[in-house]
Formats: sequence, structure tokens, C-alpha cells
Amino acid sequence: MSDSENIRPKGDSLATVQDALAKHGLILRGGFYPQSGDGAPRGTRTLLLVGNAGPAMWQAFKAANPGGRDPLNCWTRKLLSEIADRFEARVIYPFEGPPYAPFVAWATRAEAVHPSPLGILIHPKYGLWHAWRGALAFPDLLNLPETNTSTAPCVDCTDRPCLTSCPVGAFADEGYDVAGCAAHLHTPQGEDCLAEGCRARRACPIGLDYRYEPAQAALHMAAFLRDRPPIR
Ligand code: B12
Ligand code: SF4
Ligand code: SF4
Repeated sequence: MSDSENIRPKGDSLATVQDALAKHGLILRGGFYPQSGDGAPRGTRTLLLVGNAGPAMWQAFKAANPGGRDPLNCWTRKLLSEIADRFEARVIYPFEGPPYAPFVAWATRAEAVHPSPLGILIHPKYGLWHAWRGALAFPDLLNLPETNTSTAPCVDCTDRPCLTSCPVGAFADEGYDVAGCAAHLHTPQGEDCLAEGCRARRACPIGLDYRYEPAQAALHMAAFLRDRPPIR
């Protein structure tokens, strides 16, 4: 291990965390100083969020070719636990639970992401095509990464095509009709969403360049449906 790999991420050396993540196509998604009641591990003074947007994570994941039943989460666990050890941080994953760590609340504290009518958070540049893969909890006060400060894109979107594009109206009423969505995905007509990703999400005009490629979208949709067998 080189000297630079032993540096704790204080001050300017936050860049070393960014570099370590970038090798796996991951990005720092801002951070904040948690207070009691924020759900961060005890003793955390800085929480940095880690996530994906754009094709880099998918390319790194494909190159690693981890295999197994839950390959993306296994791959995430392996590399983020190594990075956390190296920087003497603890790591929390969004997919471990219930109870789940409150990533949606953390995300809105960490950078300018906004609730969309679909329920998931929209980013001014990435649109709906981004997610979180983990959070690094540090016992020290670190400088926070710079993030965007733009306003919510949905404010100026009068047509709201996301709300009218689901073939079964899963977003027609309050909340997301998970059972209605899953039932549709089990039919031949659901093949489009399974292969290309949620049609409501695809209807959004923001962040088109960041849309997941079909193989990535299909992996997420298959993981969602795997836990929802058809109701007979
Ligand atoms: C449980 C969960 C779900 C459940 C939701 C259960 C429900 N609504 O009844 C199910 C399995 C249905 C789900 C689905 C999806 N989810 Co989800 N989900 C989570 C998870 C693991 C925990 C949420 C939670 O319970 N938090 C604790 C409670 C106290 O906080 P809460 O804010 O009240 O949580 C609610 C919302 O998060 C909401 N919710 C969660 N996911 C989704 C998705 C949609 C479309 C909607 C409307 C609401 C919703 O349901 C929670 C319980 O009511 C979070 C990760 C995390 N740790 O936060 C991801 C998370 C919220 N999901 C995410 C995503 C992307 C999805 C999918 C779109 C994934 C996909 N296939 O591509 C799918 C939707 C399927 C589709 N049609 O495309 C992302 C959102 C990213 C973003 N841009 O905001 C998160 C943050 C995971 C991540 N790694 O980034 N999810
Ligand atoms: S289609 Fe419009 S309202 Fe819907 S998420 Fe995209 S910007 Fe927001
Ligand atoms: S995946 Fe398809 S059926 Fe499910 S909410 Fe999205 S558009 Fe509707």
C-alpha cells in the first residue's frame, strides 16, 4: 500500500475518497453533519453518501463480473467495506433491512435532490437515473464535498408525463401501487418495463443522457420482481 492510501480523508484529502470510489464508477453524493435523531451510527460526526449516476458504475460492475444471486449488492458490499476500512469509517447500505437506513432523508440533507411526483428523488442533472449505494460514517469533522444547488426541475414541468405513462396507472392515486405494478410486470405486456426500466421513469425529460442502459435497468427490475411472485 502506498503512503497516500493511508491518509485519512481530512481537508483536501477528501479527494482520496473520491478517487477510491471513482475506480469503481461510484461518486460522492454530498454529505452532512448528523445530529441525534438522524439515524446515523452513534459517534458519527460526518456522513458522506455514495452513489451512482451515468454509465461508470455499471461498466465497473460488468468488468468485475461478480455473479451470484444478488450480484450488485454483493459487489457493493465488498468494495465499500474495503474503502471504509481503509479510511477508518463505518459503512451503511441502503439495501440492508428492515429496518432500512433513512437514505431518502439523508440524501435531501446531503445535496440538492427533490421529491418527484413518482415518490423517488429527482436530481437536476441526472433526472430520475441515479441511486445510492452506501454511506460512509466518520468519527471526525471532515470538509464536505461541493454539490449542486439547483432548484427542483418538476416545478416547471407542467405536463408531468411521468404521471400518465404507467400502463396500469400505478401513480394515479396517492402513493405508488406496488402490487398493481408487480401484477402488470408478470404479464406479457410488462415486458417493456422489465427490459427497459419503469416506463413512468423513462417518460421524464430530465437527465436523458443518464438513463440506465437496458441491461442495468433489467437487473434492477428483475430484483424488484423477484421478491413479488404472481398472486394466484
Ligand atoms: C423499501 C424500498 C422499496 C419498496 C417500497 C415499499 C413501499 N413503498 O411500499 C419497493 C421494493 C417497492 C421499492 C421499489 C423501488 N425502489 Co425503492 N427502496 C426501498 C428502500 C430499500 C427502503 C425505503 C424505506 O422503507 N425507508 C424507511 C422509511 C421509514 O422511509 P420512507 O422515506 O418513508 O420510505 C418510503 C419510500 O422510500 C418509498 N419508496 C421506496 N422505493 C420507492 C420507489 C417508488 C417508485 C416510490 C413511489 C416509493 C418508494 O417506500 C418507503 C416505505 O413507504 C430504499 C433505500 C433506503 N434505505 O431508503 C429504496 C429506494 C427508495 N428505492 C429506490 C428505487 C430506485 C426503487 C425502484 C425504482 C428500483 C428499480 N426497479 O429501478 C423500485 C420501483 C420499481 C419500479 N416500478 O420501478 C431508490 C430511490 C432512488 C431515488 N432516485 O430516489 C432507493 C433510495 C434505493 C437506492 N439504493 O438508491 N423500494
Ligand atoms: S416528468 Fe416532469 S414532473 Fe415528472 S419527474 Fe420528470 S420533471 Fe418531474
Ligand atoms: S414499472 Fe411499469 S407498471 Fe410498474 S410503475 Fe413503472 S411504468 Fe408502471
